[in-house]
Amino acid sequence: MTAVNCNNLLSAVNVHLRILKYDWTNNLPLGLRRCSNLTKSKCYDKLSGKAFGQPTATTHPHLIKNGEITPSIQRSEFQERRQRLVESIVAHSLNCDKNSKKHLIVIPSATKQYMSDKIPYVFRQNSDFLYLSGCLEPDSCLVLTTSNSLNNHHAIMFMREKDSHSELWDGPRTSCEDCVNLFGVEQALPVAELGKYLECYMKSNGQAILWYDFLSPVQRNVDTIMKEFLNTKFNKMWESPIVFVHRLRLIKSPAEICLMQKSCDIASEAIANTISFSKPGVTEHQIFAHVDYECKMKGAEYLAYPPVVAGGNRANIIHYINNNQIVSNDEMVLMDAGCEYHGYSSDITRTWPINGKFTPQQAIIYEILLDTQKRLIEHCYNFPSLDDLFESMCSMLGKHLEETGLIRKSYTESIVRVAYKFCPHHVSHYLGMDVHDTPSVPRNIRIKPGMVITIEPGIYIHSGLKVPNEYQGMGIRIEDDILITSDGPVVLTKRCPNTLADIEKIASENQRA
Ligand SMILES: [Mn+2]
Repeated sequence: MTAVNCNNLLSAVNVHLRILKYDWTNNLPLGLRRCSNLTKSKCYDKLSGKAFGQPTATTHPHLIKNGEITPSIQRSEFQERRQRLVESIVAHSLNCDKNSKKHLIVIPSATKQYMSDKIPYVFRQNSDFLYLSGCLEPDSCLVLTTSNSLNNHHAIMFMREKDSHSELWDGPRTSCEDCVNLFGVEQALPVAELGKYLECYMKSNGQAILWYDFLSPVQRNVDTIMKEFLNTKFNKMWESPIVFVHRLRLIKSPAEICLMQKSCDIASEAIANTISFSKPGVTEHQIFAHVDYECKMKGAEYLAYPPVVAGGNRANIIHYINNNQIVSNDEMVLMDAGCEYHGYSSDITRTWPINGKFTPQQAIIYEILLDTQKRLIEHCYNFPSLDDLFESMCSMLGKHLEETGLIRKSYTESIVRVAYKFCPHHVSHYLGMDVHDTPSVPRNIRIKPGMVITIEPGIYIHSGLKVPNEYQGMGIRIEDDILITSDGPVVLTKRCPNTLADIEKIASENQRA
Protein backbone atom coordinates (compact mmCIF):
# COMPACT_ATOMS: atom_id res chain seq x y z
CA MET A 1 0.00 0.00 0.00
CA THR A 2 1.37 3.40 -0.85
CA ALA A 3 1.61 6.26 1.57
CA VAL A 4 1.25 9.98 1.03
CA ASN A 5 4.46 11.92 0.91
CA CYS A 6 3.77 14.44 3.62
CA ASN A 7 6.53 16.63 4.93
CA ASN A 8 4.46 17.38 8.00
CA LEU A 9 5.21 13.86 9.12
CA LEU A 10 8.77 14.99 9.58
CA SER A 11 7.80 17.26 12.44
CA ALA A 12 9.53 16.35 15.62
CA VAL A 13 9.24 13.01 17.31
CA ASN A 14 10.10 14.85 20.50
CA VAL A 15 7.43 14.85 23.12
CA HIS A 16 6.94 17.71 25.52
CA LEU A 17 4.92 17.27 28.61
CA ARG A 18 1.67 19.19 28.44
CA ILE A 19 1.22 20.48 31.92
CA LEU A 20 -2.36 21.64 32.17
CA LYS A 21 -2.76 22.33 35.85
CA TYR A 22 -1.24 21.12 39.11
CA ASP A 23 -3.44 20.09 41.95
CA TRP A 24 -1.49 17.52 43.89
CA THR A 25 -2.78 15.71 46.93
CA ASN A 26 -0.28 13.54 48.67
CA ASN A 27 -1.77 12.40 51.91
CA LEU A 28 -4.83 10.38 51.09
CA PRO A 29 -4.92 7.13 52.99
CA LEU A 30 -6.93 4.81 50.73
CA GLY A 31 -4.50 2.22 49.30
CA LEU A 32 -4.46 0.23 46.09
CA ARG A 33 -4.51 -3.05 47.93
CA ARG A 34 -7.81 -2.24 49.55
CA CYS A 35 -9.33 -1.21 46.25
CA SER A 36 -8.45 -4.43 44.51
CA ASN A 37 -9.62 -6.57 47.39
CA LEU A 38 -13.00 -4.90 47.12
CA THR A 39 -13.42 -6.05 43.56
CA LYS A 40 -11.57 -9.33 43.62
CA SER A 41 -14.54 -11.59 44.28
CA LYS A 42 -16.21 -10.43 41.06
CA CYS A 43 -13.24 -11.56 38.95
CA TYR A 44 -13.49 -15.27 39.51
CA ASP A 45 -14.92 -17.40 36.78
CA LYS A 46 -17.80 -19.35 38.28
CA LEU A 47 -19.19 -20.46 34.97
CA SER A 48 -17.16 -23.30 33.65
CA GLY A 49 -13.82 -25.01 33.44
CA LYS A 50 -11.13 -23.40 31.37
CA ALA A 51 -12.43 -21.42 28.43
CA PHE A 52 -10.52 -18.47 27.05
CA GLY A 53 -11.32 -15.47 24.90
CA GLN A 54 -8.58 -16.41 22.42
CA PRO A 55 -6.55 -19.44 21.25
CA THR A 56 -4.16 -20.88 23.83
CA ALA A 57 -1.63 -23.72 23.88
CA THR A 58 -4.20 -26.05 25.47
CA THR A 59 -7.17 -25.21 23.24
CA HIS A 60 -5.29 -24.58 19.93
CA PRO A 61 -2.04 -26.60 20.05
CA HIS A 62 -1.83 -26.43 16.22
CA LEU A 63 -1.37 -22.65 16.51
CA ILE A 64 0.24 -21.96 19.88
CA LYS A 65 3.05 -23.71 21.75
CA ASN A 66 3.53 -23.82 25.49
CA GLY A 67 4.88 -20.55 26.79
CA GLU A 68 3.48 -18.50 23.90
CA ILE A 69 0.56 -16.07 24.10
CA THR A 70 0.17 -15.47 20.37
CA PRO A 71 1.69 -17.74 17.71
CA SER A 72 5.53 -17.67 17.95
CA ILE A 73 5.63 -14.98 20.64
CA GLN A 74 6.51 -15.97 24.19
CA ARG A 75 4.82 -14.60 27.29
CA SER A 76 8.25 -13.37 28.44
CA GLU A 77 8.61 -11.27 25.27
CA PHE A 78 5.39 -9.43 26.06
CA GLN A 79 6.66 -8.82 29.62
CA GLU A 80 9.95 -7.47 28.22
CA ARG A 81 8.08 -5.12 25.88
CA ARG A 82 6.11 -3.67 28.80
CA GLN A 83 9.28 -3.30 30.85
CA ARG A 84 11.09 -1.53 28.00
CA LEU A 85 8.14 0.81 27.44
CA VAL A 86 8.16 1.76 31.12
CA GLU A 87 11.93 2.27 31.09
CA SER A 88 11.81 4.52 28.03
CA ILE A 89 9.00 6.63 29.47
CA VAL A 90 10.71 6.96 32.87
CA ALA A 91 14.04 7.85 31.23
CA HIS A 92 12.37 10.46 29.00
CA SER A 93 10.58 12.05 31.96
CA LEU A 94 13.74 12.23 34.02
CA ASN A 95 15.38 13.93 31.07
CA CYS A 96 12.63 16.58 30.94
CA ASP A 97 12.33 17.04 34.66
CA LYS A 98 14.94 15.90 37.17
CA ASN A 99 12.30 15.23 39.83
CA SER A 100 11.32 11.62 39.51
CA LYS A 101 7.61 11.00 39.22
CA LYS A 102 5.27 8.06 39.18
CA HIS A 103 3.68 7.02 35.91
CA LEU A 104 0.31 5.64 34.94
CA ILE A 105 0.19 4.24 31.39
CA VAL A 106 -3.18 3.36 29.84
CA ILE A 107 -3.42 1.45 26.52
CA PRO A 108 -6.97 0.46 25.43
CA SER A 109 -7.91 -2.44 23.17
CA ALA A 110 -10.03 -1.94 20.07
CA THR A 111 -13.78 -2.25 20.32
CA LYS A 112 -16.23 -4.22 18.18
CA GLN A 113 -17.55 -2.37 15.14
CA TYR A 114 -20.90 -3.15 13.57
CA MET A 115 -21.89 -3.01 9.90
CA SER A 116 -25.59 -3.11 10.85
CA ASP A 117 -27.75 -4.23 13.74
CA LYS A 118 -25.85 -6.88 15.72
CA ILE A 119 -23.78 -7.77 12.62
CA PRO A 120 -20.13 -7.25 13.50
CA TYR A 121 -17.25 -6.51 11.18
CA VAL A 122 -14.30 -8.89 11.48
CA PHE A 123 -12.60 -7.79 14.70
CA ARG A 124 -9.06 -6.50 14.48
CA GLN A 125 -7.16 -5.73 17.66
CA ASN A 126 -5.49 -2.35 18.28
CA SER A 127 -1.84 -3.06 17.36
CA ASP A 128 -0.33 -1.10 20.27
CA PHE A 129 -2.46 -2.99 22.78
CA LEU A 130 -1.76 -6.34 21.11
CA TYR A 131 1.99 -5.62 21.04
CA LEU A 132 2.06 -5.00 24.78
CA SER A 133 -0.41 -7.62 26.01
CA GLY A 134 -0.98 -10.38 23.44
CA CYS A 135 -4.68 -10.07 24.29
CA LEU A 136 -7.13 -10.51 21.41
CA GLU A 137 -10.32 -9.55 23.23
CA PRO A 138 -12.25 -6.36 22.46
CA ASP A 139 -13.28 -3.75 25.04
CA SER A 140 -10.40 -4.39 27.40
CA CYS A 141 -7.52 -2.20 28.57
CA LEU A 142 -3.92 -2.49 29.80
CA VAL A 143 -2.67 -0.29 32.63
CA LEU A 144 0.97 -0.06 33.68
CA THR A 145 1.92 1.74 36.87
CA THR A 146 5.35 2.56 38.25
CA SER A 147 6.86 3.37 41.55
CA ASN A 148 10.00 5.50 41.34
CA SER A 149 12.28 2.61 40.46
CA LEU A 150 12.93 1.78 36.81
CA ASN A 151 12.63 -1.93 37.39
CA ASN A 152 9.44 -1.92 39.29
CA HIS A 153 6.22 -1.69 37.34
CA HIS A 154 2.85 -3.28 37.80
CA ALA A 155 0.74 -4.53 34.85
CA ILE A 156 -3.04 -4.74 35.22
CA MET A 157 -5.42 -6.08 32.60
CA PHE A 158 -8.97 -4.75 32.63
CA MET A 159 -11.25 -7.31 30.99
CA ARG A 160 -14.91 -7.70 30.11
CA GLU A 161 -16.67 -9.51 32.93
CA LYS A 162 -17.86 -13.06 32.46
CA ASP A 163 -21.44 -13.01 31.16
CA SER A 164 -23.13 -16.31 30.36
CA HIS A 165 -25.68 -14.77 28.00
CA SER A 166 -23.13 -12.85 25.91
CA GLU A 167 -20.75 -15.80 25.91
CA LEU A 168 -23.51 -18.04 24.54
CA TRP A 169 -23.63 -15.76 21.49
CA ASP A 170 -20.04 -14.58 21.07
CA GLY A 171 -17.95 -17.32 22.65
CA PRO A 172 -16.01 -17.47 25.90
CA ARG A 173 -14.23 -14.58 27.59
CA THR A 174 -11.03 -15.01 29.55
CA SER A 175 -11.82 -14.65 33.25
CA CYS A 176 -9.84 -12.20 35.36
CA GLU A 177 -8.48 -15.15 37.31
CA ASP A 178 -7.14 -16.87 34.14
CA CYS A 179 -5.98 -13.57 32.69
CA VAL A 180 -3.13 -13.21 35.19
CA ASN A 181 -1.56 -16.52 34.15
CA LEU A 182 -2.40 -16.28 30.47
CA PHE A 183 -0.90 -12.82 29.92
CA GLY A 184 1.69 -12.86 32.69
CA VAL A 185 0.36 -9.68 34.31
CA GLU A 186 0.29 -8.91 38.02
CA GLN A 187 -3.43 -8.30 38.32
CA ALA A 188 -6.70 -8.43 36.39
CA LEU A 189 -9.94 -6.59 37.09
CA PRO A 190 -13.26 -6.04 35.30
CA VAL A 191 -13.09 -3.10 32.90
CA ALA A 192 -16.09 -1.61 34.71
CA GLU A 193 -13.73 -1.00 37.65
CA LEU A 194 -11.20 1.02 35.64
CA GLY A 195 -12.46 4.42 36.82
CA LYS A 196 -12.50 3.36 40.44
CA TYR A 197 -9.03 1.85 40.11
CA LEU A 198 -7.58 5.09 38.69
CA GLU A 199 -9.15 7.08 41.47
CA CYS A 200 -7.67 4.76 44.09
CA TYR A 201 -4.27 4.89 42.40
CA MET A 202 -4.19 8.69 42.51
CA LYS A 203 -5.39 8.79 46.09
CA SER A 204 -2.63 6.53 47.27
CA ASN A 205 0.13 7.76 44.93
CA GLY A 206 -0.56 11.45 44.53
CA GLN A 207 1.82 12.94 42.00
CA ALA A 208 1.83 10.89 38.80
CA ILE A 209 1.94 11.51 35.06
CA LEU A 210 -0.88 10.00 33.04
CA TRP A 211 0.21 8.45 29.73
CA TYR A 212 -2.91 8.10 27.62
CA ASP A 213 -3.60 9.20 24.05
CA PHE A 214 -6.52 11.63 24.34
CA LEU A 215 -5.87 12.82 20.77
CA SER A 216 -6.81 9.59 18.95
CA PRO A 217 -9.10 7.51 21.17
CA VAL A 218 -9.51 3.86 20.15
CA GLN A 219 -12.23 2.75 22.57
CA ARG A 220 -15.14 5.01 23.51
CA ASN A 221 -15.79 3.32 26.86
CA VAL A 222 -12.21 3.73 28.09
CA ASP A 223 -12.00 7.23 26.60
CA THR A 224 -15.06 8.36 28.56
CA ILE A 225 -13.53 6.99 31.78
CA MET A 226 -10.21 8.71 31.01
CA LYS A 227 -11.86 12.08 30.31
CA GLU A 228 -13.78 11.86 33.57
CA PHE A 229 -10.55 10.96 35.33
CA LEU A 230 -8.77 13.97 33.83
CA ASN A 231 -11.54 16.20 35.13
CA THR A 232 -11.17 14.97 38.69
CA LYS A 233 -9.14 17.00 41.13
CA PHE A 234 -6.35 14.45 41.33
CA ASN A 235 -4.33 14.88 38.19
CA LYS A 236 -3.97 17.24 35.22
CA MET A 237 -0.67 16.20 33.72
CA TRP A 238 -0.77 13.86 30.74
CA GLU A 239 0.97 12.89 27.53
CA SER A 240 0.45 10.34 24.76
CA PRO A 241 2.51 7.15 25.14
CA ILE A 242 2.10 6.20 21.48
CA VAL A 243 5.43 7.57 20.22
CA PHE A 244 7.22 5.41 22.81
CA VAL A 245 5.25 2.30 21.84
CA HIS A 246 5.98 2.95 18.16
CA ARG A 247 9.70 3.33 18.78
CA LEU A 248 9.69 -0.17 20.30
CA ARG A 249 7.54 -1.62 17.53
CA LEU A 250 9.86 -0.10 14.91
CA ILE A 251 12.64 -2.61 15.70
CA LYS A 252 11.44 -6.18 15.18
CA SER A 253 12.51 -9.03 17.47
CA PRO A 254 13.71 -12.38 16.04
CA ALA A 255 10.23 -13.88 16.63
CA GLU A 256 8.58 -10.94 14.85
CA ILE A 257 11.01 -11.27 11.93
CA CYS A 258 10.00 -14.95 11.53
CA LEU A 259 6.33 -13.91 11.43
CA MET A 260 7.08 -11.12 8.93
CA GLN A 261 8.98 -13.58 6.73
CA LYS A 262 6.05 -16.00 6.81
CA SER A 263 3.56 -13.21 6.01
CA CYS A 264 5.78 -12.16 3.07
CA ASP A 265 6.17 -15.77 1.84
CA ILE A 266 2.41 -16.32 1.86
CA ALA A 267 1.65 -13.09 -0.01
CA SER A 268 4.54 -13.65 -2.48
CA GLU A 269 3.33 -17.11 -3.47
CA ALA A 270 -0.32 -16.04 -3.51
CA ILE A 271 0.48 -13.14 -5.86
CA ALA A 272 2.64 -15.31 -8.15
CA ASN A 273 -0.21 -17.86 -8.38
CA THR A 274 -2.72 -15.09 -9.04
CA ILE A 275 -0.61 -13.75 -11.92
CA SER A 276 -0.48 -17.29 -13.35
CA PHE A 277 -4.26 -17.61 -13.05
CA SER A 278 -5.05 -14.34 -14.86
CA LYS A 279 -5.81 -13.94 -18.56
CA PRO A 280 -7.64 -11.43 -20.78
CA GLY A 281 -11.34 -11.08 -19.95
CA VAL A 282 -10.88 -11.77 -16.23
CA THR A 283 -12.43 -9.19 -13.91
CA GLU A 284 -10.43 -7.23 -11.36
CA HIS A 285 -12.81 -8.69 -8.79
CA GLN A 286 -11.88 -12.26 -9.75
CA ILE A 287 -8.18 -11.41 -9.41
CA PHE A 288 -8.94 -9.95 -5.94
CA ALA A 289 -10.91 -13.09 -4.98
CA HIS A 290 -8.06 -15.32 -6.15
CA VAL A 291 -5.34 -13.57 -4.13
CA ASP A 292 -7.63 -13.47 -1.07
CA TYR A 293 -8.29 -17.23 -1.35
CA GLU A 294 -4.63 -18.08 -1.88
CA CYS A 295 -3.52 -16.05 1.16
CA LYS A 296 -6.14 -17.59 3.44
CA MET A 297 -5.50 -21.15 2.25
CA LYS A 298 -1.81 -20.66 3.06
CA GLY A 299 -2.65 -19.65 6.64
CA ALA A 300 -3.10 -15.86 6.64
CA GLU A 301 -6.11 -14.64 8.63
CA TYR A 302 -7.07 -12.06 6.00
CA LEU A 303 -5.67 -9.56 3.55
CA ALA A 304 -3.82 -6.73 5.27
CA TYR A 305 -5.78 -4.05 3.36
CA PRO A 306 -8.29 -3.79 0.52
CA PRO A 307 -6.09 -4.68 -2.43
CA VAL A 308 -5.64 -2.46 -5.46
CA VAL A 309 -6.41 -4.49 -8.60
CA ALA A 310 -6.21 -1.94 -11.38
CA GLY A 311 -6.36 -2.86 -15.06
CA GLY A 312 -5.23 -0.39 -17.74
CA ASN A 313 -5.22 3.32 -16.90
CA ARG A 314 -7.02 2.69 -13.59
CA ALA A 315 -3.49 2.03 -12.29
CA ASN A 316 -3.12 5.82 -12.26
CA ILE A 317 -5.59 5.98 -9.36
CA ILE A 318 -3.16 5.21 -6.56
CA HIS A 319 -5.73 3.84 -4.10
CA TYR A 320 -8.10 2.29 -6.69
CA ILE A 321 -10.06 -0.37 -4.78
CA ASN A 322 -13.31 -0.52 -6.75
CA ASN A 323 -11.87 -3.54 -8.59
CA ASN A 324 -14.99 -3.85 -10.73
CA GLN A 325 -13.76 -3.65 -14.35
CA ILE A 326 -12.90 -6.26 -16.94
CA VAL A 327 -9.21 -6.47 -17.89
CA SER A 328 -8.91 -6.51 -21.67
CA ASN A 329 -6.26 -8.08 -23.86
CA ASP A 330 -3.81 -5.19 -24.29
CA GLU A 331 -3.86 -4.01 -20.68
CA MET A 332 -1.52 -4.45 -17.75
CA VAL A 333 -2.76 -5.12 -14.22
CA LEU A 334 -1.27 -3.37 -11.21
CA MET A 335 -2.02 -5.33 -8.05
CA ASP A 336 -1.04 -4.06 -4.59
CA ALA A 337 -1.88 -6.77 -2.03
CA GLY A 338 -0.56 -8.24 1.19
CA CYS A 339 -1.81 -10.39 4.00
CA GLU A 340 -1.89 -10.44 7.77
CA TYR A 341 -0.38 -13.52 9.40
CA HIS A 342 -0.82 -13.77 13.18
CA GLY A 343 -0.72 -10.00 13.49
CA TYR A 344 2.04 -9.22 10.95
CA SER A 345 1.53 -7.62 7.54
CA SER A 346 3.10 -7.97 4.12
CA ASP A 347 2.71 -5.40 1.34
CA ILE A 348 3.60 -6.25 -2.27
CA THR A 349 2.90 -4.70 -5.66
CA ARG A 350 3.37 -6.38 -9.01
CA THR A 351 2.41 -5.14 -12.48
CA TRP A 352 2.01 -7.60 -15.34
CA PRO A 353 0.64 -7.77 -18.90
CA ILE A 354 -2.67 -9.66 -18.80
CA ASN A 355 -1.84 -11.44 -22.09
CA GLY A 356 1.62 -12.48 -20.90
CA LYS A 357 3.68 -10.12 -23.13
CA PHE A 358 4.78 -6.55 -22.33
CA THR A 359 4.63 -4.07 -25.23
CA PRO A 360 8.06 -2.51 -26.00
CA GLN A 361 6.98 0.71 -24.22
CA GLN A 362 5.66 -1.18 -21.18
CA ALA A 363 8.93 -3.14 -21.06
CA ILE A 364 10.96 0.10 -21.10
CA ILE A 365 9.08 1.55 -18.12
CA TYR A 366 9.12 -1.78 -16.28
CA GLU A 367 12.90 -2.10 -16.63
CA ILE A 368 13.40 1.49 -15.44
CA LEU A 369 11.46 0.71 -12.26
CA LEU A 370 13.17 -2.61 -11.66
CA ASP A 371 16.61 -1.02 -12.03
CA THR A 372 15.60 1.85 -9.76
CA GLN A 373 14.25 -0.52 -7.11
CA LYS A 374 17.38 -2.70 -7.25
CA ARG A 375 19.63 0.32 -6.73
CA LEU A 376 17.45 1.64 -3.88
CA ILE A 377 17.68 -1.74 -2.14
CA GLU A 378 21.48 -1.67 -2.57
CA HIS A 379 21.49 1.86 -1.14
CA CYS A 380 20.14 0.35 2.11
CA TYR A 381 23.70 -0.85 2.83
CA ASN A 382 24.35 2.82 3.68
CA PHE A 383 21.42 2.99 6.16
CA PRO A 384 19.76 6.05 4.58
CA SER A 385 16.47 7.53 5.84
CA LEU A 386 13.23 6.75 3.99
CA ASP A 387 13.22 10.37 2.81
CA ASP A 388 16.76 9.89 1.44
CA LEU A 389 15.44 6.87 -0.49
CA PHE A 390 12.66 9.04 -1.90
CA GLU A 391 15.13 11.70 -3.05
CA SER A 392 17.27 8.99 -4.63
CA MET A 393 14.26 7.51 -6.41
CA CYS A 394 13.28 10.87 -7.91
CA SER A 395 16.75 11.53 -9.23
CA MET A 396 17.13 7.98 -10.62
CA LEU A 397 13.69 8.12 -12.30
CA GLY A 398 14.47 11.59 -13.61
CA LYS A 399 17.69 10.43 -15.31
CA HIS A 400 16.03 7.32 -16.74
CA LEU A 401 13.04 9.23 -18.09
CA GLU A 402 15.32 11.82 -19.64
CA GLU A 403 17.38 9.09 -21.34
CA THR A 404 14.25 7.56 -22.85
CA GLY A 405 13.09 10.99 -24.02
CA LEU A 406 9.96 10.99 -21.88
CA ILE A 407 11.08 14.18 -20.15
CA ARG A 408 13.10 16.95 -21.72
CA LYS A 409 15.98 18.71 -20.09
CA SER A 410 14.54 21.69 -18.32
CA TYR A 411 16.51 24.79 -17.36
CA THR A 412 13.83 26.08 -15.01
CA GLU A 413 12.91 22.94 -13.09
CA SER A 414 15.18 20.33 -11.50
CA ILE A 415 15.00 16.82 -12.87
CA VAL A 416 13.93 15.62 -9.43
CA ARG A 417 10.88 17.87 -9.47
CA VAL A 418 9.93 16.74 -12.97
CA ALA A 419 10.28 13.09 -11.95
CA TYR A 420 7.99 13.75 -8.99
CA LYS A 421 5.16 14.39 -11.48
CA PHE A 422 5.52 10.77 -12.60
CA CYS A 423 5.52 9.34 -9.05
CA PRO A 424 3.39 11.35 -6.62
CA HIS A 425 3.73 8.94 -3.69
CA HIS A 426 6.56 8.23 -1.28
CA VAL A 427 8.88 5.33 -2.07
CA SER A 428 8.83 3.75 1.38
CA HIS A 429 7.07 3.27 4.69
CA TYR A 430 7.71 1.18 7.78
CA LEU A 431 6.00 -2.22 7.83
CA GLY A 432 5.05 -4.48 10.73
CA MET A 433 1.86 -5.18 12.65
CA ASP A 434 0.23 -2.38 10.65
CA VAL A 435 0.73 -1.84 6.94
CA HIS A 436 1.70 1.79 7.45
CA ASP A 437 3.48 0.80 10.63
CA THR A 438 4.50 3.09 13.50
CA PRO A 439 3.26 6.26 11.74
CA SER A 440 4.44 8.51 14.59
CA VAL A 441 8.05 7.69 13.67
CA PRO A 442 9.26 10.27 11.12
CA ARG A 443 10.77 9.23 7.80
CA ASN A 444 13.86 11.38 8.17
CA ILE A 445 15.67 9.11 10.63
CA ARG A 446 18.26 6.63 9.36
CA ILE A 447 17.10 3.03 8.97
CA LYS A 448 18.51 0.55 11.48
CA PRO A 449 18.88 -3.23 11.80
CA GLY A 450 15.55 -4.78 12.82
CA MET A 451 13.38 -2.38 10.82
CA VAL A 452 11.23 -3.63 7.97
CA ILE A 453 10.48 -1.16 5.19
CA THR A 454 8.84 -1.23 1.77
CA ILE A 455 10.61 -0.06 -1.37
CA GLU A 456 8.03 0.81 -4.00
CA PRO A 457 9.03 3.03 -6.92
CA GLY A 458 6.27 3.74 -9.42
CA ILE A 459 5.68 5.55 -12.71
CA TYR A 460 2.19 6.80 -13.55
CA ILE A 461 1.56 8.40 -16.92
CA HIS A 462 -1.73 10.22 -16.45
CA SER A 463 -3.36 12.38 -19.09
CA GLY A 464 -1.76 15.56 -17.74
CA LEU A 465 1.69 14.46 -18.88
CA LYS A 466 2.86 15.11 -22.45
CA VAL A 467 4.35 11.83 -23.69
CA PRO A 468 4.06 9.75 -26.90
CA ASN A 469 0.70 7.96 -27.25
CA GLU A 470 2.11 4.48 -26.68
CA TYR A 471 2.98 5.48 -23.11
CA GLN A 472 -0.31 7.17 -22.24
CA GLY A 473 -2.34 5.73 -19.36
CA MET A 474 0.40 3.40 -18.16
CA GLY A 475 0.80 2.87 -14.41
CA ILE A 476 3.49 0.57 -13.04
CA ARG A 477 4.75 0.00 -9.50
CA ILE A 478 7.07 -2.66 -8.09
CA GLU A 479 6.95 -3.04 -4.32
CA ASP A 480 8.93 -5.36 -2.06
CA ASP A 481 9.41 -5.67 1.70
CA ILE A 482 12.94 -5.30 3.02
CA LEU A 483 14.38 -6.31 6.38
CA ILE A 484 17.32 -4.16 7.43
CA THR A 485 20.14 -6.12 9.08
CA SER A 486 23.66 -5.14 10.15
CA ASP A 487 24.89 -7.11 7.10
CA GLY A 488 22.62 -5.19 4.78
CA PRO A 489 19.11 -5.44 3.31
CA VAL A 490 17.23 -8.75 3.04
CA VAL A 491 14.33 -8.96 0.58
CA LEU A 492 11.57 -10.78 2.49
CA THR A 493 9.35 -10.97 -0.61
CA LYS A 494 11.89 -12.61 -2.89
CA ARG A 495 9.54 -15.54 -3.56
CA CYS A 496 7.43 -13.20 -5.68
CA PRO A 497 8.97 -13.05 -9.19
CA ASN A 498 9.87 -9.58 -10.42
CA THR A 499 12.18 -9.76 -13.44
CA LEU A 500 10.60 -8.98 -16.78
CA ALA A 501 11.27 -12.50 -18.07
CA ASP A 502 9.86 -14.22 -14.96
CA ILE A 503 6.75 -12.02 -14.95
CA GLU A 504 6.09 -12.78 -18.65
CA LYS A 505 6.63 -16.48 -17.97
CA ILE A 506 4.09 -16.80 -15.15
CA ALA A 507 1.64 -14.38 -16.80
CA SER A 508 1.64 -16.66 -19.90
CA GLU A 509 0.77 -19.85 -18.06
CA ASN A 510 -3.04 -19.68 -18.28
CA GLN A 511 -3.43 -18.02 -21.70
CA ARG A 512 -4.61 -21.02 -23.68
CA ALA A 513 -6.74 -22.65 -21.01
MN1 LIG B 1 3.29 -0.12 0.57
